[in-house]
Amino acid sequence: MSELHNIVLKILEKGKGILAADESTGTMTKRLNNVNVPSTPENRLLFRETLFSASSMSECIGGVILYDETIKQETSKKIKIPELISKMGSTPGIKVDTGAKVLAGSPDEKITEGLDGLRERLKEYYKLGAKFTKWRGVYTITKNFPSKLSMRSNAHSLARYAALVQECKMVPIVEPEVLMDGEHSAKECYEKTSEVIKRCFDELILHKVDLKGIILKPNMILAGNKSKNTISNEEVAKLTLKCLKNSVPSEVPGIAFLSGGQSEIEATENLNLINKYNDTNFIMSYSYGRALQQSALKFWSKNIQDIKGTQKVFNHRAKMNTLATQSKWSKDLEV
Ligand code: 5MM
Repeated sequence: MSELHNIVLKILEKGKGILAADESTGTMTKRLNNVNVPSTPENRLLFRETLFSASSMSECIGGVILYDETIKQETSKKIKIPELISKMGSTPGIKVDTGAKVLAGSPDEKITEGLDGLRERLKEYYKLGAKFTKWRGVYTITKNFPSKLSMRSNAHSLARYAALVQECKMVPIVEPEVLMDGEHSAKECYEKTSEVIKRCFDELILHKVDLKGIILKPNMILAGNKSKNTISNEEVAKLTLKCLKNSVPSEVPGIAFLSGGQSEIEATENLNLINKYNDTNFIMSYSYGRALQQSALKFWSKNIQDIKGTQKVFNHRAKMNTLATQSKWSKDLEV
């Protein structure tokens, strides 16, 4: 078995998932401003250190995606952040894209940048302890979007990124996120997400990426957040499974969903149902940002020194999602 495949299996073993704590400083500042905490490097570190030293890091969180600032920080006890994550029994990872920018040729869409100098940055992150990486392409749904241009250019970048990451002996998380924003129906989300994912795999194969050594991080199939036609959680799970069965090659070992603006409970419930109906060989897990951190952040903001209390809130969310990967979650566990 290849080293990369082993890393994937270790991250997603025994119902574990991934904590996406890779908010760029801009995004983290918005999150902290929302709860009236000043966004200083110290506060960003304190919140993240609080999560990374919680007990669920050993039981539920197989990997943590860090941002450039965090991977280079040290805890209050002078432990390097990647070292803390490894000591807790989890795996440190790093976001390596430099953000989604206006796509020339289709200015209402985005292209993710960061390929220039990536090989050198990867070597640096590897030395800092990263075992896996993340790159996110974003797509919007309208009548004409995502355009062919957006699908092809983002797939090309995701594949070039993934090939470089594997060359550097790390596992690439490939994240094509079809956004929930808009009036589109779940059927449109299904059709467009299927096309986006297929296009990504065409390019990954062309770039000779070892599919056994990647993790796919897709969106679930949902109706747009401004759509008049909502669908049930059962339908979300069934459509999501159908989409992935038809568009993801069977060699891919693991799929870890993003939460994409769903509430914490919704993201857990949908994951639980996906696993209930999962008739594929893919491990179906989570790589949540907001859906793992929201309540913990809210709690912490009331007293940023209450480490234990904040960890309790975070541990609960992590536990619920790990139960969902085994389809053992139920609503009554939430009280
Ligand atoms: C954690 O947020 C990541 C994006 O940060 P920036 O926009 O600041 O770069 C994001 O890529 C995240 O990893 C995924 O979208 C999953 O997060 P959610 O909140 O959708 O589960």
